[in-house]
Amino acid sequence: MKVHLAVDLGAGSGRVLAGKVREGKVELEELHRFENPGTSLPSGLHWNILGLYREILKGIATGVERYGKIESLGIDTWGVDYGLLDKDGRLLGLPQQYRDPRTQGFEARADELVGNDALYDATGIMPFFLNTSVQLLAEKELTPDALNVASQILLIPDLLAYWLTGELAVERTNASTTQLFSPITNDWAWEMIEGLSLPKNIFGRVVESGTLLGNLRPEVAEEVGATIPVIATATHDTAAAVAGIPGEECYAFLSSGTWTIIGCELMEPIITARSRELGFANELGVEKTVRFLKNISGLWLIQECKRSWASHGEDIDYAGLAELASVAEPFIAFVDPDAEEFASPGKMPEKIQAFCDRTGQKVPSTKGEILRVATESIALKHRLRFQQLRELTGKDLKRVHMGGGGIKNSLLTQAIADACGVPVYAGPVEATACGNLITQMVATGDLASIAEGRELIRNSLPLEVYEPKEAGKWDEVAKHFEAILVLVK
Ligand code: LRH
Repeated sequence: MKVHLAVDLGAGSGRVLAGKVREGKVELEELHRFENPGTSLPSGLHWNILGLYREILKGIATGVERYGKIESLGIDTWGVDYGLLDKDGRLLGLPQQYRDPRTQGFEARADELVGNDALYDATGIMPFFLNTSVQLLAEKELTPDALNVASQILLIPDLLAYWLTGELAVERTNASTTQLFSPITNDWAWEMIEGLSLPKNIFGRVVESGTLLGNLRPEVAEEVGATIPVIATATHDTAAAVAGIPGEECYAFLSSGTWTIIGCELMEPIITARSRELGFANELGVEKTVRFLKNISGLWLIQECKRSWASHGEDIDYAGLAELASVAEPFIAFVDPDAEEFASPGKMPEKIQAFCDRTGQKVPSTKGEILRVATESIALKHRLRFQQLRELTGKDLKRVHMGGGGIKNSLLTQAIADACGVPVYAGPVEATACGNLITQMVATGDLASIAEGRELIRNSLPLEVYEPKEAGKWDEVAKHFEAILVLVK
């Protein structure tokens, strides 16, 4: 039996998982789970990066204790966030999280400086408040001290891997989320970096996913009890999830977590006036693929409702929330899950109610109604993006392959099948960890390709099929939903 470790840091919690391959099947085992909340300080919303590093070491040590030999390990987390290092490799300040409000107004500032259209044409990435480009611009104009002396930018998994190995490199799938990397030249988008007046010297070596970075530093190896090769896996969690979704036929992938990300795997980017207008991004994937995709604010709305009620002493688990939503009346009102007011944390139930009120709709009053409005609206946003994806790629998409924690919400998964009018193949829940692991296994020679890895996943983990129902009804409500989107535009 061979064992690889996947470190997967999500919004809320992080895990170290063991992927054990035995007789043509992969089995996942959670070795260590820990909290990963955004930490609010006077200087803003930060990563507790050193705390996470220590938890990761604990998880690795548990893996070594249990299995002795570990073939390799790789780290993934969400894209765009970064740390800056000085010339001696010291971290300059605590990395900030993208929901920190400092970026407010800087998407517009980027537009002023280089033009959002030019940015899209050069990088294939649409303007978005969370892009690294926007974060760096805010940092440069508001708090420039660190940037002034920085000599290297690393995305969060690169930073953690640097601490583990001493090797500096930016992994490519994650570099592509910065809006400062070109999928055409396969290099940093120098003209845009210059146009935004960002320091060029901080953008260093970029490596392909599946690159062996090096072994654990001797001090780390001693602490965890073994020397382990560290691989720059698909370090962007969505790239990992897409790799780990075992799609078949002509499919759209859907990576469902805090964000849901809908898209297609392509061999070449699509950068046209229409793809720019619809805001589809060309992020990069494993094996030199392009992930042509769009973010939809997914479970975030539901997670935030849960958090808000819990802070008022009503801590209901997800199964309980799903039950409340499933018995509530359907289609009473719609929200745009991607409306600006929903992006920041806090007061989500009230924000949903206020949205319905200001758009002249019935205001949901019970928890079940609020959740039902959120769930149906999320599903309808998927329908719109699915149709746009068909148009932009010219592909006759026959099904959706959905992976990630969101598939545990069967009300939402069924609603997505209904709204899109195609079957949803749901699985695996652990798409990100699976993709992280198979990318490592290709790197260590334990698998020949990602296709072989997907076969391994298909053979090991169950897929559940949700057939679309009530097509006529969803066609009708989609019209109301789209009218609301036009109203709030
Ligand atoms: C999903 C994700 C997504 C990014 C966002 C920052 O976790 O990585 O792909 O756009 O977080």
